[in-house]
Amino acid sequence: MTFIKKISRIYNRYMQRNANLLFRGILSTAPMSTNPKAQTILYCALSKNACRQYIAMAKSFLRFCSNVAVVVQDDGSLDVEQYKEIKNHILGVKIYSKNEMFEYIQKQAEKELLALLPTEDEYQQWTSIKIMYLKFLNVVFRFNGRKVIIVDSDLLFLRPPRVIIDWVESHYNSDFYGEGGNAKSKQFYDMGFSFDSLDIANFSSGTIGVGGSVSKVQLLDIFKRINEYDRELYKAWEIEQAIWAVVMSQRPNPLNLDSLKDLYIGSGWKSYRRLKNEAIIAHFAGAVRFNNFRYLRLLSDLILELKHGFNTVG
Ligand SMILES: [Mn+2]
Repeated sequence: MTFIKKISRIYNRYMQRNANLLFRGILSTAPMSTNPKAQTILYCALSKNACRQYIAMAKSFLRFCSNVAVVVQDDGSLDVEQYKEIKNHILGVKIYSKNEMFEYIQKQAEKELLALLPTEDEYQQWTSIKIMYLKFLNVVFRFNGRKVIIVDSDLLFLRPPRVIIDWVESHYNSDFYGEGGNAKSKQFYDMGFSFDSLDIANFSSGTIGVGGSVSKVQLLDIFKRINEYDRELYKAWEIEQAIWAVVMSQRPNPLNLDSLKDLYIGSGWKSYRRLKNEAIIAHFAGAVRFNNFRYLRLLSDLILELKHGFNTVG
């Protein structure tokens, strides 16, 4: 790793540890309403350092579309004050604790599947396993049969996401996702998964819309194959993303948002200008999240827009 990359990594980790301070401005904007009875859920898994980034992301979405039930899944690190802060800003939000998640999965999943899954100890130890529980297993068990938009806390919605709003309002018939990469694609081809309607090597789960029904048979099949192939894969960064790619590729016509236009989901590697002028959604990946202040500049634009009821990106 080059010196510059090392410095950048230290800088980004430092900034992320202090993100609640950097994002405190979002608390000066008005609370926003949601629809707890809506058929579609806006879902995000959350850890304590990303609490106010989450509030900013949620408000940036809700200003364009408030007809969603909003659910936060605590990874186990949020404190009581943060529960209050989220509830004060996102009206009607439902927050589940880590224990509620594990209890629910224990109750719902079959013994045979539970025996294959990483343990709660492994959840505490490995971020990838944590994400697999939070963003895959929990969604599949908790929201079986619902439409779920799974978002990261490190997104900002800059323009109305028309196709997503249409998806929210219509009956479920297909999923959507964004473009990305997966370092473990080869291993998943090797396991014999056939990627019919999308390719695992070009798939990101930073913003996805899913119908949350995955059959018991399919779940067992996926986790059996992973366990038999190499259980170490659970510790790979992209494991949750890989499993959603497997599931979604077996469903008809998943929509690749990034095929609709350049920078539908603009990555945090793009300049402030390009994100501001072109992106519908900006996604600030960890490695470069705070570089060049594009995230914080787009945040302060958002705060202005929320306060004054206009949209600076037009
Ligand atoms: Mn992300």
